[in-house]
Amino acid sequence: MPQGQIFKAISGFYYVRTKEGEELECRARGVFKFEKKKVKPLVGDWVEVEKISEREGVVKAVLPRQTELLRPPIANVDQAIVVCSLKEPDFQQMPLDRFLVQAEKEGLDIVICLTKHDLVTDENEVEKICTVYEEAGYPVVITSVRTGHGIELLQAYLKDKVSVFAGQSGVGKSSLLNQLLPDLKLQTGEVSRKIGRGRHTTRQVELLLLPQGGQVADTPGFSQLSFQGMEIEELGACFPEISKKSISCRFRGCLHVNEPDCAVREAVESGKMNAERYQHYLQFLQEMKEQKRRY
Ligand SMILES: Nc1nc2c(ncn2[C@@H]2O[C@H](COP(=O)(O)OP(=O)(O)O)[C@@H](O)[C@H]2O)c(=O)[nH]1
Ligand SMILES: [Mg+2]
Ligand SMILES: [Zn+2]
Repeated sequence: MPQGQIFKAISGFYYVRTKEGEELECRARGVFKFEKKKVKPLVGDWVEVEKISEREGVVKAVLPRQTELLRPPIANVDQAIVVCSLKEPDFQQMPLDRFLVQAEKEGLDIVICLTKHDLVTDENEVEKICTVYEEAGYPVVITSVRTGHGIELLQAYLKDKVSVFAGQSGVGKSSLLNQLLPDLKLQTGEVSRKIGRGRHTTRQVELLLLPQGGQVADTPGFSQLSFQGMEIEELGACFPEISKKSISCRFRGCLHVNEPDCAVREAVESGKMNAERYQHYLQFLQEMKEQKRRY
């Protein structure tokens, strides 16, 4: 039976790209289950299809998922491109760190993309930002859709992976997608208007094929920026540099706040870890504690 991946789902139809490169319009039959839970096929799911005509098929089985995003609902996303502008709006570390935690929590590979390089007047500023995040363990790509700077490098990171773009509104996500997929023509620079509520108007996500291989979701991912559903003990693992250092903390389960012999605090005090990143860790920890108290 041919295997393929769902790249689009519209009112009961699943559009599947088979390994042979065919696109089939499919209905789903039967109940699909993972670990005894019923599941509905999602965009991104690998499925087994039975061909019933040249262009039609039936989804017979959904293969186990590697990852599962809720917003937008996509299975098997490999990578988040976390986008932040260098100018207009000015670079802000706090929202970037929030998006990074979110992507880490989902278990995605991460690439940081710093946009609007053409508006930068002080290269030293850019250098400093890059150093902070490269030292934390992230690949950083600097782009401009005006000059084309960094686009090839970004394409190299996207190759052969399923990626979602994430980041605040106005940082240039749609502009980047338009650059990567010239046929796409997403609106840019518009304050996105809330579309009606009913299920008929639900924006459908689609996985688009990149010319050089790989796929991207045509809508940004995880704009939900609370830490709901996350345990306080998990936060450290969402900061790669904290995760690495914490092995040397005296206590297992050290939260790196005021425990004795904390390797993370020592790293911050001796300048080996970025102090702002650590401050953001503490702030997120606080927010999570307050959230817990409220529920
Ligand atoms: N100068 C400059 N402006 C950009 C760049 N990328 C996006 N913009 C502008 O930034 C604004 C927001 O871009 P958009 O792609 O809609 O951001 P999104 O909300 O993240 O999708 C638009 O006016 C774009 O023209 C860039 O590389 N350089
Ligand atoms: Mg946009
Ligand atoms: Zn510690």
